[in-house]
Amino acid sequence: MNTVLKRAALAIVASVSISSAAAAAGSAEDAIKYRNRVMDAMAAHYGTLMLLLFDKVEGSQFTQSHADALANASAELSVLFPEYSKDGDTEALPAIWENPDAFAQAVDKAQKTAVDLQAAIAADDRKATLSAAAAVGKSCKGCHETYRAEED
Ligand code: ASC
Repeated sequence: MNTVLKRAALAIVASVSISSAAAAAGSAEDAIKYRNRVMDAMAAHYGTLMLLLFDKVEGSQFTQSHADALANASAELSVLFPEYSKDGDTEALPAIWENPDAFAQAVDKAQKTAVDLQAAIAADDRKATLSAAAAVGKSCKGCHETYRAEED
């Protein structure tokens, strides 16, 4: 096969595997599981950062890594709430899908606070780091109060 044909064949194979992956999306159960996993990951990175930033444990060389992971995970917030995931075993409240603009704003704000924290740590700016960390916590809490059912 010449190179052009080979490239075309590869492109077809790639597009078929991408579309079958897309076709696999759609179960509310999986979407809820994905959401919960990413949320748990963010809580773990944030909780770890608190321990590190307040010198409760050794390992301050890992703060950037957790802040990066938190910022990266926060970018996923925009795909964690597909409409089809509103019904099922979830604490996500209908307000998310009833007020999509307000929810999108809250997501943007959450992402921004996480990126601010990442940048403050990168700049080795203690004051900015602590205030950004507080802003992240406030953003988590604010969203949960409005958009998540209270845990039992
Ligand atoms: C967490 C977590 C939250 C936030 C919030 C911060 O680790 O699970 O919801 O931090 O408690 O105020």
